[in-house]
Amino acid sequence: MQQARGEPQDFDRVLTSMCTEPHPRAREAAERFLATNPGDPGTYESVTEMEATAVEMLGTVAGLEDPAGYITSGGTEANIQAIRIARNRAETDDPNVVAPTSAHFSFRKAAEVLGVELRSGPVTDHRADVEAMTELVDTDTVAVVGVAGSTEYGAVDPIPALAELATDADALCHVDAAWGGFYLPFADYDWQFEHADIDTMTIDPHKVGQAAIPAGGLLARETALFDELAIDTPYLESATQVTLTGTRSGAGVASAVAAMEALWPAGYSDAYDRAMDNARWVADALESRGHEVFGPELPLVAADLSVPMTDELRERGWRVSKTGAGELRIVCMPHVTRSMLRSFVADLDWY
Ligand code: 0PR
Repeated sequence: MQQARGEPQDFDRVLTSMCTEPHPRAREAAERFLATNPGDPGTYESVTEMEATAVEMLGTVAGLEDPAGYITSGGTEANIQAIRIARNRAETDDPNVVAPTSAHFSFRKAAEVLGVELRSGPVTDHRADVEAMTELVDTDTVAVVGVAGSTEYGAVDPIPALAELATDADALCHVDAAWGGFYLPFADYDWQFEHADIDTMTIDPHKVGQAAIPAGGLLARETALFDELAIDTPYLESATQVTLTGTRSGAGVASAVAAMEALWPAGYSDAYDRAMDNARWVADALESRGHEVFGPELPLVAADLSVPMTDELRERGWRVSKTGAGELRIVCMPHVTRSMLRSFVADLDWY
């Protein structure tokens, strides 16, 4: 038999991924649990217990005691499931979800799959404009979405105001902290369950959490919210299933627990400090070269470098991408070091 060819990319020029190198213990745990399936708790008991631990730890990160939740395939599944909970709980035949335009495109997938209208409200300075979103809410609104660490700019929405808006509309408040969730505990924002009447949250170990892919996270304040998703599973030992996928990655679950046990809180706090220092450094470097810069609010910087220029950088091996408006985005993940950024800026100066 032929051996599989190819090597994974290395991370030394990757500046805009939202994933990173897993922590060594996360890598080791993923390998040990490769042949386990938390989708069948009757058979794969130990990984099922680990999933409960993962959810408990995610609750600690997100300021929620006794959380309900599970480890998803990623932020997309978590967002879809949160919207599904909101839709199933509501009584309308014509459901809508109100989110800022900065919300991740997974909400567009959720809307399409679930038959829900997605109403997008404008942003001011890349943050949700609560007044504008209020105008979009009506009696058929099933969820109000806030983003805590936006994909393009790392911006944090005014979550408490959005939660109030949801409560007034008898809708659920869902917070998407898929990327930001493991940086935010060390920054000064109101985004946690204890800060506002948040019902559900996406928070992904396989991004800043430094777990192996796939390990997303969906949390809910009340276990009862998951009853909205229960599907009978007659021939399994467990009677119902609330997850979207059936067979699931035990490797993801085990690596999430291993990463959080290794890094919460001191390791994540150090990673945040380092990433923020790096983000500030590169923001200053770009500003001093005459570029307009947004951020860093969290460790993510967007700068108005021209699009051809970012294409040229790609040709030099830099893995960089653009915002929808064409700006260069630099995501300071844990693998991004100062020396990488120095050589990136040196390459910019070369042009
Ligand atoms: N919510 C937010 C705020 C996100 O940023 C993302 C993904 C998601 C949800 C969806 O998460 P999953 O991709 O886990 O389903 N943000 C990145 C993006 O779409 C994902 C990514 C990761 C992109 C690594 C590139 C990459 O190399 O840009």
